[in-house]
Amino acid sequence: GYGPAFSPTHPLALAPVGSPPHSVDGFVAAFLAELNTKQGVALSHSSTNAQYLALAGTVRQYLMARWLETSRKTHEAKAKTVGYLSAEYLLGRQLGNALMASDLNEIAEKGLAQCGIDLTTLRNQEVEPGLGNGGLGRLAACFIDSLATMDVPCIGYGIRYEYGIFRQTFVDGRQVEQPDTWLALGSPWEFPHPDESVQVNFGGYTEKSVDADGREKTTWVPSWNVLGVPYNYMVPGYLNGRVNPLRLWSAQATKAFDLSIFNAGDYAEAVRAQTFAENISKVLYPEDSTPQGKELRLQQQYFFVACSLRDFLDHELEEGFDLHDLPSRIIFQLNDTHPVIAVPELMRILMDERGFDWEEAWEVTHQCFAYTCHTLLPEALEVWSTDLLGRLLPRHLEIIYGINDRFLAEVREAFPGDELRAGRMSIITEYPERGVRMAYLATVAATKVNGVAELHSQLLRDKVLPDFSALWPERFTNVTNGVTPRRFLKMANPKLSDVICDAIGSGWVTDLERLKELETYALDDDFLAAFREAKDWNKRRLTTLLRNRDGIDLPDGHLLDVMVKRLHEYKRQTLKLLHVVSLYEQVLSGKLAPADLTPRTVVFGAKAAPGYRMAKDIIHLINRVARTVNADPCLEGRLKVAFPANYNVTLAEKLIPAADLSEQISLAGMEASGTGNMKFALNGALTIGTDDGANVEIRRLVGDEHFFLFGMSEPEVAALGARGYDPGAYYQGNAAIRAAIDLINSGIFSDGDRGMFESVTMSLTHHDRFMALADFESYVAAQARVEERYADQESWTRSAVLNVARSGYFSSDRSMRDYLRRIWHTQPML
Ligand code: GLS
Repeated sequence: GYGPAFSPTHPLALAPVGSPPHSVDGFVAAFLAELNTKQGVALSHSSTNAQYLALAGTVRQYLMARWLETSRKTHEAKAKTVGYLSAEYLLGRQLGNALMASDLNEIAEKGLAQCGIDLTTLRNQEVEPGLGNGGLGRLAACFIDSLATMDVPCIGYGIRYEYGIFRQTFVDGRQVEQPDTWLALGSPWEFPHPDESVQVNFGGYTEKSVDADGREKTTWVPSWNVLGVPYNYMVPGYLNGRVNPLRLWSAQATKAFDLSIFNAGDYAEAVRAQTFAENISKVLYPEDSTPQGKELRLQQQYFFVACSLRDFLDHELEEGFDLHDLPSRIIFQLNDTHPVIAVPELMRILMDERGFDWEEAWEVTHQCFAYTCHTLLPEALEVWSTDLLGRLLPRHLEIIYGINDRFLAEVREAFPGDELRAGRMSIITEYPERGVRMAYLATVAATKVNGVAELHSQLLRDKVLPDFSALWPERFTNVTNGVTPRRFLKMANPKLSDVICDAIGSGWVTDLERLKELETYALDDDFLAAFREAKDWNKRRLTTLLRNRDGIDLPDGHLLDVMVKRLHEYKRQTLKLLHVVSLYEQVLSGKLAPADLTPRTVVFGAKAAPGYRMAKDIIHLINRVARTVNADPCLEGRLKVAFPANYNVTLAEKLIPAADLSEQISLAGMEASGTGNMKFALNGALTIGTDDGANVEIRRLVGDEHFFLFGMSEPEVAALGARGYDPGAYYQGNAAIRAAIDLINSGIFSDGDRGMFESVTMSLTHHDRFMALADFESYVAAQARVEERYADQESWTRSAVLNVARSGYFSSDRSMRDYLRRIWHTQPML
């Protein structure tokens, strides 16, 4: 079995050799030395940023010896490593996490106070590395945190984007994107290693030849290349002395490349070539769940995957290692299809560079990869045109064809005469143009394929990849997502953490199921009062933040109703908005007295992909509704809409702990899992949600009475779709829907301009792909149940406590245990 992940008595949990003393004096000495000798300033003349950089450097000193020691012991033990391949890591701020993991919070606070510095001010100086879009990238960050905390060897591999997810601003209520210059003031958490750079080739052609033994050999003759420079980040385990690496690659021009051009005398061309190379890691593509199929994106994918495989094979394995045994040392987890080009890359290395024949190479490759699918949306499944792939990676395309030929032979053998099936399953599609279905390639190659919540994994088997699950039923499995309790409870919600620790001790931080012990406290009046006080404190903290950050005033004593996530039609922010508009309409038309409204503040937070027109229109509409509603005196103190710009991890850490109600209202069958839903429940918000993604499991665990379920189930959605869904009938047939949509079309939110939000209202009444109108009535009824419950504060708080107590399952530590057992077949080192 896998014992407790945490060992405070581990020798490395104490100060390892080479660290400054774990004391206030030791800390202050190290901090001042950093400030003077690294930042080059005296304390008396230091800026907040210099102080922040020096503080980060100090914390790094404490982690450094642990990091080196972790690497030493992992190599020495020749332990099997998890290679997490992900194009996104949405890390959030590093300082607080590093302080927590090395138990330096108190020491740092006291030490800085001695220097006249406020720790919180320095923490707020950090710009978070936003190297991801949303849930998928944040999940990667949670997973690597859990692996380090569980003492599992892991290298996270990804891309060091110079610009992460854009900074969102609003101009007249419309989203405007600003570049995310997260590196501008210095990046104290990374260690560049230009000495370990790796060359990555692109383009060109392949050549066949016959070697001395008469075997056919293929050589790839590329036409251009770039250099991948690794930047290492520390991923510290919680109080256990382990520090795993996160290795992010940055693209640079290779010397050979620009030298030849320099020699030809074309300086301008040489500089252009350099810019061209550096473009590869320049910017994160801002589409979540809807990739655009751009060439640069495929370049990014191959770039980081080629660097990572090369790095592992050449730098992590000892010299002369027999690559037939590679599966005993690494399992590469493919975080969605973004890194799937790693499959033909490993085949190419084994065959073309190491002389493996096809069968040997395939056997090793198959054992070395596992694939996680994160979506059900057809438009999110990547397909690369063979034209593009063949131009950029000619050898890889050949190998993909080879994989497909052998795979289809296997299909025909299992299902003789079933040509239709073979056609359906082909990795190569012919429509709308010839292309490579990356999810199919991943499924054919991987030892295991998993979805990210029970419902999603079932739909993956039954609807997305049914032919594959018929052929290989044992290949498919589920691992329900999780979130790290360190960042999202202990760090983000210190008040509630203290309340919990006072009741049941601190073991829950690394063993979240221990929250179960809170169940008995749900009947304890003192505990309920302390719990409520923590929630109130979190609301005050949020109020201060939003006032300073956005100029938004949160009224006191409101039900805080929060919907934060990427803006996507399937997530149905419009359903939430229609509810708000409907309440307003009822007040305006006299159907509802303002005094009968439960005082409520609705908070939205959402970024739209810059090219996603409808999502941007919806953002505009939310802001316009907010403006009108907030300005109308008849709703004063009753209904408020807040939409702080630039929702990110940093804001989530303040918003989620303050929330009363968590909105998880996607159309059933659309949200693969969701992870925000888990963070809210863990922080004592009640969920109003559909039977979708991990909501299903949240509801089952917290209990029906403590969860506000509404809407169609996935089979009902499918049945309605099959019958033919007509949103117009709901518009005509439901007076509240009609009144709300008509109110939007009346121009009341748009200075009389009746056409301003036509795109949104027309889409709802004529198409409504995600059936918001069909679920509206049920949603409104569930909101009425919310208000009824909220009126009984004691009962509400009890439910909130039970949500916390029963959320232990949603720790990413548990997810990691599931991956270890079901997919990776490896173990913690402890
Ligand atoms: C996503 C899904 O949309 C989320 O439901 C899921 O929680 C997340 C992590 O598994 O992955 N897929 C995606 O492309 N972006 C996501 O956030």
